[in-house]
Amino acid sequence: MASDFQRSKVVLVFGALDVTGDGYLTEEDFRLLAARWAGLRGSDDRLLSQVMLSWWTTLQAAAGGADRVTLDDVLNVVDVLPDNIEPVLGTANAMFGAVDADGDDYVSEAEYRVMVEAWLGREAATDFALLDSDGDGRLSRAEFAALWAEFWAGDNAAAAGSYVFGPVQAA
Ligand SMILES: [Ca+2]
Ligand SMILES: [Ca+2]
Repeated sequence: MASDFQRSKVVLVFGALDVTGDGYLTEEDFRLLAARWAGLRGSDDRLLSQVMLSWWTTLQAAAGGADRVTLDDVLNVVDVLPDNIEPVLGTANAMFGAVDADGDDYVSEAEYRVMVEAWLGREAATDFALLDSDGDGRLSRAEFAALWAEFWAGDNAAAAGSYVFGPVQAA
């Protein structure tokens, strides 16, 4: 079962994705998310759209095919991600390409902020220096993928990847 800390992390994203604020995620929420990504400069629209909607399909399956998904449904999916990390890494890779606007194969702090806003629909108080594990002022693909995998599949409050969307409030 997902821990309280994992729940706290997911609550943060869930609330941002639930644009209508009814406490459920729907296909429309994921279409809106895909649309936010589609506006980005480095973006391969079709790829990201597919990635985001494939998460909707996964979540909907976890919800027994319902047309709306609860926080607990999301946590049930989070629970099995450590054994199925490939889609998580694939998502990280697609996002990386979308936000790397200058195409240097690194994500700068400014590019990173674009990623956070595409997910949350707002800014967040992220600590880029904390996320940049080797301290070179930018995120490599490997750094980015490791952070993303930790956020979704990990359960370590001391890991930088737990804070990809900024501070986590206790649930
Ligand atoms: Ca870049
Ligand atoms: Ca770095």
